[in-house]
Amino acid sequence: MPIVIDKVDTWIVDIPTIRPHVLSMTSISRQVMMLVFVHCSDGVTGLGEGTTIGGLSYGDESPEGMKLAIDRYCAPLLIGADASSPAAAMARVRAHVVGNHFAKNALETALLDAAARRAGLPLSALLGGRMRDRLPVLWTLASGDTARDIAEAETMIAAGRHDTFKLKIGKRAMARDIAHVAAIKQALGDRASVRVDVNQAWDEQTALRGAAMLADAGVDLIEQPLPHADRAGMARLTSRSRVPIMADEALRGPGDALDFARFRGADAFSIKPPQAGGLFAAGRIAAIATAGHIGVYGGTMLEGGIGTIAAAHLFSTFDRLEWGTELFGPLLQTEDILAEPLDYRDFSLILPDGPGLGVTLDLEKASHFRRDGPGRTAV
Ligand code: MUC
Ligand code: MG
Repeated sequence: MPIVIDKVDTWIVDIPTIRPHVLSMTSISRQVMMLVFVHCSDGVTGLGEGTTIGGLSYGDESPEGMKLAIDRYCAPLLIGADASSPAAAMARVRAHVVGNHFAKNALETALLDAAARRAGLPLSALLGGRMRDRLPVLWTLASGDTARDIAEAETMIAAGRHDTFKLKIGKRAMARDIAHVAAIKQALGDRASVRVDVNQAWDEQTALRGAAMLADAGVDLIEQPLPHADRAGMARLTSRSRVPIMADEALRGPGDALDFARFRGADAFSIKPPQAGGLFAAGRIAAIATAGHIGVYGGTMLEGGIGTIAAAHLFSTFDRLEWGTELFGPLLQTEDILAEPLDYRDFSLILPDGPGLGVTLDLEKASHFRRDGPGRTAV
């Protein structure tokens, strides 16, 4: 008897962050995660996550919108479908649902988690096999306050947790932002790599001046300085900047990656499965990066444990990961909804060995933080 998909459930879970996280376009003090459960007829359940930054502030999907897209449009396409082929199940979804990359990534993750659990293999084995068992993980300094950021970085270095830091800039005037970055780099010196993420806040002229000043300050990488649609600007900036330029928000799938590779629109790609439209699509972006001699970096949408470990399984299979990863999302949250938190040590995230994602959801805890859970009202 074929194993089929019986039921798809979605939850919205709200978890506060350990401090405000300030980006150019928004500031967050909680993370909203959409969890998806794909229940199969053999009793196996797969898990996926869809998380954004500041609701609709960062991109064009929200956790609440993902829940609606899955409940109303995707789940009916999946009920009764063969659970043993996540690729065929997702092709069915893609044939009827345009866009909605984050929702599709969450569903694909759950389908792959179930398939890998059933096979008794870690998800990474289903994705081709691991090239590494641990991933370097940076930390983002984004409190908005220079002294607090320096103190936070010192604590992280001393604890052996992170020695690479990404600074969120673009909210304030460029000169003020760069003074903040330079002060942090000067305090940390050669003990840390310092990078910046402008989250699309600059125009080309500002970016040209900013890149020169950031080079003088000793910054190693500049992420998405220009609006995502300004590809020509990114290409010109990449050819002129002394600091490597990375594309993030501009990469909404393999097609974007191909354009960027053709016109050398970036020196590095931040690869994010939800932005790409799924784990397989993200893997294709990595393949294009490799073919185009573009550096590879494992990005995050500040997901909790499920989305983070799903991305980690994929990134572990990449043959190159020059720029490391930023898979620190669960560490930004005050509570962990996994039964066993992810294993962060020696500046790295250690991949679990168990089947599927290799993590277990603490159902009681997740229910407690569930927005529409028992005894709760919608926020
Ligand atoms: C982004 O734009 O990279 C990733 C790390 C972080 O602090 O914010 C995110 C989003
Ligand atoms: Mg970014």
